[in-house]
Amino acid sequence: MRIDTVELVLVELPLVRPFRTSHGTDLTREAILVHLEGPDSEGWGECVAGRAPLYSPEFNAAAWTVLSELFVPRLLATGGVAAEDVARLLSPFKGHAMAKAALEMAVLDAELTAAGRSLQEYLGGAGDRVAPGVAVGITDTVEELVAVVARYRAEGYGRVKLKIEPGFDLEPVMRVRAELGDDAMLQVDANTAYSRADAEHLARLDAFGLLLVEQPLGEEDLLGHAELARRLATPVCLDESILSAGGARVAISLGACSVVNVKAGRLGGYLEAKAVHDACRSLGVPVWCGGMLETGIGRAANLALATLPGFTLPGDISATNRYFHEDVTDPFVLEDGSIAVPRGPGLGVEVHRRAVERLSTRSWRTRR
Ligand code: NPG
Repeated sequence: MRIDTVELVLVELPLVRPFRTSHGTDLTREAILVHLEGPDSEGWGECVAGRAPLYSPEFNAAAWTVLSELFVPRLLATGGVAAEDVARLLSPFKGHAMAKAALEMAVLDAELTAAGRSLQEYLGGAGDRVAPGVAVGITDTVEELVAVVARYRAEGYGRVKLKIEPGFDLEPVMRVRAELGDDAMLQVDANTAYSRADAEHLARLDAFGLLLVEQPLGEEDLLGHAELARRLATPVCLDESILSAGGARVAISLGACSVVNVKAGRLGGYLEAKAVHDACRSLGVPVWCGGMLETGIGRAANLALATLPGFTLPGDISATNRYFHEDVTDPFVLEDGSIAVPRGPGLGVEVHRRAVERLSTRSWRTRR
């Protein structure tokens, strides 16, 4: 694929309601969109970094700098590039997985569009619908949480994930479990908020029949997770700790997790995400597709990824209206508890230029 122009656009999408995790509260979602054009095709990518380095060390101002000053010039210096070469081309640069993933996604979209192939087909997925779960942020009161969960259940979400943190865990989980009944799929996500000293407290979550507890300890603490996993009946899932397929193998072999959250941005792209899926599948470890409040661009790609056979647990791929009033693509809609997978060429979504411009707060364009 030859690339002639590259454009970065920072968009800011107001959230339908504030999203609170153990890292803080977001009122808007800010994302860098990458747009490539070549003689035969064009492609879009999305960087899932946030405004501040709270989830991981990456953040948008840094991603913007590394993309515009280093990654894009390196890409343009090649005569042409295939999506499968992007990671290698950028490998001299350490880290910045989310920025790399955005560029690789745009190249993939352009390349597959030119070839008339869908991302789903390319990745090896199958099926035209995905039954997702919904991630529910921390609320001021447990009553409010129970009401929010009830509303999402009524909309048709078959699995609920609750954000927890010290001081907001056992009681909310108990109340939501009582509201949902014993058979409902329920899981929790701590985003690294606990320490090894909390093992006994976390073991009390076993009473609630959870699908899994996600990333209770710090991202580097694989041994702590292994210790915790031995102590808990609830399966331990890792998110922030897993940065590559090799890392997933190490974590699994240490017993640090028995489930893996796959997020392409955290892993440096959809190709590494597929490699993590393949590694976990070969080890008999279930995976599910994480979410990072993506616009329709990233959401389309996540839906395709979530149709791979190892994704046996529902992912965080909610309908657009769960997060945004206005998106940069047509909205994704939940119908009868599932969302349609885009199956057109590339990502299979049309990006609305006018919406991108309306939501844009910064842009940059360069030519070969
Ligand atoms: O449905 O897209 C979604 C959000 C799911 O809770 C969710 N994501 O820690 O997994 C997470 C969290 C997140 C959101 C992390 C945004 C980083 C950025």
